[in-house]
Amino acid sequence: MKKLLLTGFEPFLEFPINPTEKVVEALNGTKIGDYEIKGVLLPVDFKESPVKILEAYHEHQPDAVISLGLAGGRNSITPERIAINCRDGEPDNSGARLEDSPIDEEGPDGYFSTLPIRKLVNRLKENGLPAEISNTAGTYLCNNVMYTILHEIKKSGREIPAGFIHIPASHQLAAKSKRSLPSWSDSDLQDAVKKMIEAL
Ligand code: PCA
Repeated sequence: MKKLLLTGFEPFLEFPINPTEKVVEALNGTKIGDYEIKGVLLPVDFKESPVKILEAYHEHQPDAVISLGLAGGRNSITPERIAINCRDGEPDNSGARLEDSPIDEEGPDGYFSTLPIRKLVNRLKENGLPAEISNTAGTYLCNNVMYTILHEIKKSGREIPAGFIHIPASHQLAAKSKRSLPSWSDSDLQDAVKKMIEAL
């Protein structure tokens, strides 16, 4: 059976819960469509998260990679179109703050997702789940992880589907948040991720 590496992130900044953690924990070890799921949680740390995802990639030799991140404030599931060679923005969980910093000095400016993002969005919408393609993964940890894994896959000469998908807040997170956040149930978030894996 083929393997799919599914990653999520720990809580960060003003978000005391990261719903991607629950999705990854729930789906780890399960079989979805053609894939057995290897779930891994990543730290919100510019130095450590690339190390962790590359370790998992080399350990599991997956046939597909989907990384998940929270986009607090978005109301749809949003597969990302592109990762850019830039780190900038808020401090990470270890306090590191980067400004206009390339992820890889020698790397290309960007990488397009190799996930079938249009198909994923259409599959969710057919199932009554709001989804749209996002044209920016930002310049924080999610973009960093997406760029890192696509760069590694390219360098290794493999051609596998890989990319990043931002998900909205869960109800539990929205209930704890000081600002108003659109939210989904954990079970709908899980269901959406399953449907996308089935569509691969
Ligand atoms: N979302 C952040 C980092 C961790 C996460 O879940 C981002 O969009 O970069």
